[in-house]
Amino acid sequence: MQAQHLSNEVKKVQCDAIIEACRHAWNGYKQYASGYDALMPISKKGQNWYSSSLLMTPVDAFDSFYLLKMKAEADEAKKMIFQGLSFDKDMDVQLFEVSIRFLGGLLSSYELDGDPRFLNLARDLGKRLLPAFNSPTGMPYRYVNLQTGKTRDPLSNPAEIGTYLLEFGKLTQYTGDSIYYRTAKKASFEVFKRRSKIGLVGTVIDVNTGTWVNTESQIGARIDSYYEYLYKAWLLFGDKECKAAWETSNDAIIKYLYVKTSKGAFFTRVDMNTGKERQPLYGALDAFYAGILALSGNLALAENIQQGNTYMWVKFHLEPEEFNFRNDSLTAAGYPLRPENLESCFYLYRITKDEQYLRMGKRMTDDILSKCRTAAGFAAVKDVRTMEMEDSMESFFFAETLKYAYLIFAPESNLDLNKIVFTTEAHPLKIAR
Ligand code: DMJ
Repeated sequence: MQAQHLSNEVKKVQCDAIIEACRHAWNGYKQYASGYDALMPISKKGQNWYSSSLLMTPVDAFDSFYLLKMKAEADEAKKMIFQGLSFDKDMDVQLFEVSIRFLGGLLSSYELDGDPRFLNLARDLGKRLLPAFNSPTGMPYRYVNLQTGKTRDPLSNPAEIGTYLLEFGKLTQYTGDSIYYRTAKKASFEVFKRRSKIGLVGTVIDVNTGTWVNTESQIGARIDSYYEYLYKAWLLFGDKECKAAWETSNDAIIKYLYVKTSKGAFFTRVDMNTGKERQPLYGALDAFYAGILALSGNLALAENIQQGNTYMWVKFHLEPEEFNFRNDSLTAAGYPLRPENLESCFYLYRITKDEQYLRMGKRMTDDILSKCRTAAGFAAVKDVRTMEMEDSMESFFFAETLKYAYLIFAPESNLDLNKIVFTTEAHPLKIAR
């Protein structure tokens, strides 16, 4: 009783601290970067990804404001979006990033808020993104021009090819046009069918020829959300083929990549054809896999990985982008305010109710809020050894990092995991089977 009472107290304080941090970051954006894609939190300037702004921060942040019950901020973001966002621009955009941040953000905003203008923007964007998939294999090019549909960059990777099932599936649901889900599914399965004899995929593939250019297999950067969407397409739409593809893929991952150590478990990097280890590297992005394992019922493995995730965080006092888990040497020392470790912690706490995950969540959140804060917002860290900061605050800090941090401590009634599925950018989409 006493422990329960204590933890409710901690949860409330934690939620308030996260809301305060979110408000601080948004105020910085409004004051110094209003109208831009993102805030540069050290130089106090705005920054655009392309030749003109697509209002990435307000779009990515809206549903977090909504879930954190920050009504004034949600209204401000909404106003900015409807006054200033247009996709009718002669600009090459990165299909993957625009789909997960904008399409996902607009669709979840529509489902939460109900304003049809969110859906209209999502439909317009969806149409403009479709030409990206016009390759000989059906796997998309990395860049597409929003006005002309011109494509470029055929050397792609599983994540940038196979992370469209959820957002495009929702477009199919709302437009009644099957082209979106069909196109996304074909792209994912073009990767899946090119898996090696032992069931693994590589890191780089040519979408014109369908040949692998880099055969290193891992579950982090450039592959991660391809696997995530196979499982989540089953959760969101009940797609059994996606579930079967996930199971085949996950079996191979556990067989060849999963490594249990005394520090916890990690995923290594192997050759996709032989399963032989190439580099024992693990990092911030890989940390998401504990969450998807927990969601898919592989709880024991998920808990072992989360132990590894916690080791990585505590060892470096803030997790690095990449380290050698056999000798603890750092190979990429930055921390760009990533959410994946908190994301896994959220799923594990929701599923097990084990208070150790509350403690982990608290440790990580407290570190981020205290070490990354600047006068204008929160900044990425260039090197976790020196804590030198970098002039960047990615929109996923709003969309994911603060959202998962909050949801670990918020009452469960705020969000029912039986009713929604989070996209890879943490935009909740309603299950409608
Ligand atoms: C986000 O944009 C998404 O989570 C993506 O799948 C991976 N990288 C960032 C967050 O780290």
